[in-house]
Amino acid sequence: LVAAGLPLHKALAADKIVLGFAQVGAESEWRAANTQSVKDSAKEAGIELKFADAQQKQENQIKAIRAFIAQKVDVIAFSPVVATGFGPVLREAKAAKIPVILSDRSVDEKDDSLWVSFMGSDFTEEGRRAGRWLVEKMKGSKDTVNIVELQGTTGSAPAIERKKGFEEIISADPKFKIIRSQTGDFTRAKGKEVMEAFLKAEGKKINVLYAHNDDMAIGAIQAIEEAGLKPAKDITIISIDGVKGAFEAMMAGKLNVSVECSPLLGPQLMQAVKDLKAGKTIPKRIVTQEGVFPMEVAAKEFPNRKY
Ligand code: GYE
Repeated sequence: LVAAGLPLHKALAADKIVLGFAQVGAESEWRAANTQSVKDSAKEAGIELKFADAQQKQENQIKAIRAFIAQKVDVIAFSPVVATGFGPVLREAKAAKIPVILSDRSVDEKDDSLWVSFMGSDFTEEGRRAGRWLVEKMKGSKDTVNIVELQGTTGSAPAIERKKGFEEIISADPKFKIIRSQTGDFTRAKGKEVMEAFLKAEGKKINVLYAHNDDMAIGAIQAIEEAGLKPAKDITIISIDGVKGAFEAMMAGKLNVSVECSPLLGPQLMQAVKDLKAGKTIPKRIVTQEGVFPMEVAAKEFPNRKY
């Protein structure tokens, strides 16, 4: 470009890739780690990041995406707060020829030409892993297992799929019964509030809590203790994410197991953005590899945790 007669500052500016990222919000420890990962790796990759926080509201997210289109960013990435209702804005991005990457969460849209790639976890499989852990834990007993469920944000892909995967596994044995199921919106405060209501309604009948994320489980643990019960003993607690707070709860003997869901999507996102700019095709689906951590291994694993 310099050789072509452009002044140096123009040439550099022209080279810088601009990524617009519309984040869900700051609802959980997972989300904070995801935001950090995106910001750090954009910096590292020399990509200019335009970051918008939608505060868990779809309308804010749609507004942010429209602003990115108006600013003619090179690539748009976002983590859809809910699965439906993004069709129109995705079509606007496509019409403007701006590639869209779905990061972390998917959308429920038939036309998969509306995004170039979806990178993130297999939430149904996470739900199955939670279910398999419970089946194994309860395998010696024929007694009824009364489960209460704290769902993630209503209509979000992880809430829908984590419920589905878990039910798929436990439905094989009629002793497992979900007696209450309600959203805690992926936050500690809501997790605590809804667990209080569950305890009021069902009391000692509750054998198991299945929480769609660690933050809600951590909030619920407080509610359980305040009700005079012992978390992880009187009530078996299963959650998802594997954040530091969950490992601390496991090491304190208050959480039985956390199914891993990695928020560290930044590096692969930046690689994908660079590849797109270089004209390469990128995989339509990139699935995060992850494991399951029961409390027995928490202390040993803790030093290795990166979020
Ligand atoms: O599990 C939860 C967060 O979409 C996988 O969103 C993510 C979920 C995560 O708020 O903690």
